[in-house]
Amino acid sequence: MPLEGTYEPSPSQWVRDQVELYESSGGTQGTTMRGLPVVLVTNVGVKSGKLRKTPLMRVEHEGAYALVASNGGAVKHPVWHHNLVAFPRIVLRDETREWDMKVRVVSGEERRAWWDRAVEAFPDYADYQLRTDREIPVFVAERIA
Ligand code: F42
Repeated sequence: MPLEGTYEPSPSQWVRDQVELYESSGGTQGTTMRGLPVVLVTNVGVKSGKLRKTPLMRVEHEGAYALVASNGGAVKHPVWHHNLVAFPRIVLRDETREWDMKVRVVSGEERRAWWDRAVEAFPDYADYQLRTDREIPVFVAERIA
């Protein structure tokens, strides 16, 4: 894997627990939230250089994935958003499979198409958007050839 650094677990206990179960089971347990599938995104901390592991809802289309920076509808973007803007490389784990991927923020028509897929995969995203004035950023992750 091309990402280097020491793994720093999330300060949130529930997130830490999900990452640990997902990984220790080889992607066979801890792979859902509210009954819907979740992927794990390893990203590099923009200041610390440490590896962060962030569970996100699974929004897949033709081998690419949307990463929706909803942060539960909070007023601020999640920290991983800033990490990805600064260093747009991740490792994405989808249950038992894992890929090195590059990410980019999408806008306009492309964002709208991915947003529709995201809400279809996880309807709560629509409520999160209503709770906040910020437009929830959407990244697309694509495999590095
Ligand atoms: N969050 C989403 O935004 N979208 C989802 O679809 C989503 C789904 C989901 C499913 C399951 C699950 O368990 C969690 C899920 N979450 C989802 C929550 C998600 O995993 C994150 O916890 C959430 O988005 C908040 O992300 P965050 O990056 O803001 O995490 C905080 C709690 C965090 O880890 N903060 C660290 C800390 O120590 O406070 C900082 C981490 C960091 O990257 N630090 C940088 C560094 O260099 O290391 C420095 C940052 C700076 O600029 O100061």
